[in-house]
Amino acid sequence: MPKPKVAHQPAGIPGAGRAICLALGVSCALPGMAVAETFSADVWADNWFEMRIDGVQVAEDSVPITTERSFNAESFSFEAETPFVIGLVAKDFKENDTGLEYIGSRRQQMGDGGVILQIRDAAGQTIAVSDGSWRCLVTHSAPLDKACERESDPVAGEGVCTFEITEEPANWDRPDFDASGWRPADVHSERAVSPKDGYDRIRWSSAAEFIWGPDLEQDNTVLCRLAIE
Ligand SMILES: [Ca+2]
Ligand SMILES: [Ca+2]
Repeated sequence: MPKPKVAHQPAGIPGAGRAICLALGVSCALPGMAVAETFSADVWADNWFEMRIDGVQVAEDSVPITTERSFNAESFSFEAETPFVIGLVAKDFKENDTGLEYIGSRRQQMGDGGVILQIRDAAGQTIAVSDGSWRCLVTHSAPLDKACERESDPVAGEGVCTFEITEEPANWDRPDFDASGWRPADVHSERAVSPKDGYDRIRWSSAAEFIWGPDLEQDNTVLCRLAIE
């Protein structure tokens, strides 16, 4: 498929110029006028993610978080006009607010998270990767005491199985949100995250790192954002 050409809009007749450009199937651009570009993204998340651009969802993990071992890489493209803000919601599976999974079985555990992503422009240039330059907010932490993992009858909010839920700040995924109070994304090693199915299918940029909250096990929902200039 030929790449779209960028034409300049005839001065003085912007409306007509735009119509001509549309009729020709090319994008029109005036200096300083934003033009939507196509970007492609790869994301691998343990267990689930959603990506938004300036607050509008552009992708959601196709495998429901309730699927056992929902490990998969997603590759997709989206249109955006720079500058824009990437909002990423990442969730580790938990059966309830204890933060545990396989409750009552011998495999009862906290489970762990981790997400890695890369975004390229239409020319194939990497314009963003997950790394410590993102800002993140943990909105679900559980259990607050890891001893909960060994409880024979763990109940959310009781004993060592307490949890902490933080409400999503309004418009956190919009450009004008001030995330300076958020912590830098915590970078975790590939060894610590131990990525599974689908991860090896992607050729990752060497700059892409696994990010999450500070604790891969206790942090269950993480909001992360990055501004693209
Ligand atoms: Ca997990
Ligand atoms: Ca967890």
